[in-house]
Amino acid sequence: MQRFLASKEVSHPQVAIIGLPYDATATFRRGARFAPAAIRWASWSIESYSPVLNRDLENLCLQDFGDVELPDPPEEMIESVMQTMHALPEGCLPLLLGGEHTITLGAVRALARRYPRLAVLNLDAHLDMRDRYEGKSLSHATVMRRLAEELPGSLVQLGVRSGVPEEFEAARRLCLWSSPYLFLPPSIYEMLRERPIYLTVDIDVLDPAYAPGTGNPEPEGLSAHELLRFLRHLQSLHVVGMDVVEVSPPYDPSGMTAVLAAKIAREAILCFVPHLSC
Ligand SMILES: [Mn+2]
Repeated sequence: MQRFLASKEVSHPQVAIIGLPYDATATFRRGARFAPAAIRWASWSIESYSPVLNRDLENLCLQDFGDVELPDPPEEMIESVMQTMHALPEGCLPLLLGGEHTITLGAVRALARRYPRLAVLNLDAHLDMRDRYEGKSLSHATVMRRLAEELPGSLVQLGVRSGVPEEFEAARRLCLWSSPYLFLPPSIYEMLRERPIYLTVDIDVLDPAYAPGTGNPEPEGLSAHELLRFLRHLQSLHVVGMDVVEVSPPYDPSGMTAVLAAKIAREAILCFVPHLSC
């Protein structure tokens, strides 16, 4: 049986899997650089078939492009991620395996050139909307602030339950929508349906009971079922890129967080690949 993150060469990949083993700006507990390997390994423990969606990865052309070697300075890392994105074959859906959340900025900058009306749907426990953190303007604690400034009115954040007052103020000013719940008002959902979407899943949006292996665990999170059910409800969105970030294998002794990340990746691929032709 083909495992969905197993490397193979295909002529016209529908999905490009790319590992971004980067955690140089992590503020609390590093380890996300080990996540791409852990998620690939964990993918062998789940089936390629989704009974809920009644779709199978075996019917898709996936290509794993391996890991990108990334420099430590975040500006250079982001440039490198952008170059990687630009080099992908036309028409395939990139699925990035972080790495810390800062990698998302490189992917979004690259895709925003191709899709000027790109909107970003971020599922995350943290706002990551500080202007600066420990004197730095670019880190996984500021990444969504930079993104929201570059794409005003284009960022939707769901599941957020942690941040300082400055961040909540910035979110009200710069985000299209920001909520602690997995809820999109109908008007926001209709707006998203009209735009190309980049979906980013920070594993810490889940409750630490389900995803303990992450750098900054935050209680009162979602269950695995709530998150997967929500993703399946978004099938009509035109997703043009996605990532799963902030899995930290050194804090994942059971390996369960990596397995859950692999399942999220599988379900997201099976949900969104048919919509690439939109
Ligand atoms: Mn987070």
